[in-house]
Amino acid sequence: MGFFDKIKQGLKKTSDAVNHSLDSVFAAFVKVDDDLLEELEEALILSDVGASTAAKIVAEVEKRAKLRKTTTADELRDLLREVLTDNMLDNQPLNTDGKPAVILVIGVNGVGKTTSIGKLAARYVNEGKKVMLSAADTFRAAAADQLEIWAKRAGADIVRHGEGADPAAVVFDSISAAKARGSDIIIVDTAGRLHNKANLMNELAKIDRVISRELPDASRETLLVLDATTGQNAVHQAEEFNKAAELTGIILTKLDGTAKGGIVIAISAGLGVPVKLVGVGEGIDDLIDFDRAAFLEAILPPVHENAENDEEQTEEDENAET
Ligand SMILES: Nc1nc2c(ncn2[C@@H]2O[C@H](COP(=O)(O)OP(=O)(O)O)[C@@H](O)[C@H]2O)c(=O)[nH]1
Ligand SMILES: [Mg+2]
Repeated sequence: MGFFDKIKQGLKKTSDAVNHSLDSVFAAFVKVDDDLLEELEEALILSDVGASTAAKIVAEVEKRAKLRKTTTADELRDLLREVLTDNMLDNQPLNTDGKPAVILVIGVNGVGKTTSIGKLAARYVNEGKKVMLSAADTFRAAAADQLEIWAKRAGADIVRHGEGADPAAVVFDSISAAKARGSDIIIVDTAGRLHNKANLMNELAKIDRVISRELPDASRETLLVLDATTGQNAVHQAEEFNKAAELTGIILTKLDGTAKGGIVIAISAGLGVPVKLVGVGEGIDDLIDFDRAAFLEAILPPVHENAENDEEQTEEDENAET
């Protein structure tokens, strides 16, 4: 399956839902007035864009619509896409320059950290890179077992300690092993505990100190994994983790299983942390780079595309008649 088909398929539930609610707003279009703007805001909130972000987007749409004297639904649709584009962060690929680069993966239990790490490892190995996985989720032995299975599948190395070991010590050993073996990338899996913020901050700070001391010049990524199916709860987690760690990006998982993909906008426009990767399934190649334009095209198809489809449709109908 091609890259764009994969994004499209992964976003299908979201784009169906968002298209449906926005289409009814545009279908009822007479002019840009308070009623219409209110409906638009409701449709955005229904799509899990979040109340404050939806209000901000609609205020900007109103401003630009007035300036440009927008008179048609098609113009308004383009304008909305433009405002969303301007408010969302641009695509930012992971920075893995230098050797070894370090990717720290954090987030609460069950969001898809270990799975995403496995997929990411497989991707880098396929690119010819040497990958070291660091099993710093020492909370349960099963966590390291799961990461080890992914390491084998992906063709990556792994460093693990016993259950209850100090996560920072695992990271230290992973860095030593990566140096010895000439690894290009170290990906660190962590335990998902948010209930105690002080604990979390201490643990992350300790891991951070080890990495900074052992690899002062390394490229670093701190990626928060969020489960898209949890909607606004994921936004809340993003806010909390953003206070506890210097996030460089988000991995948004399980987009394939939800219509709540509007949280991409809530995060990117509201929180200002870029969504860098999206999970669209449980398979090894189901983690793809986030693409803002492709995302917006899926949830707000450009009007000319619809028109082309209509034309094709009419031609086909005509052919069928003759
Ligand atoms: N459908 C779907 N399932 C996913 C995706 N990412 C992870 N999962 C599933 O989510 C569950 C929890 O994943 P896991 O990596 O163990 O989460 P962790 O506790 O954060 O490490 C597993 O059953 C995964 O297969 C995704 O993008 N799509
Ligand atoms: Mg895990």
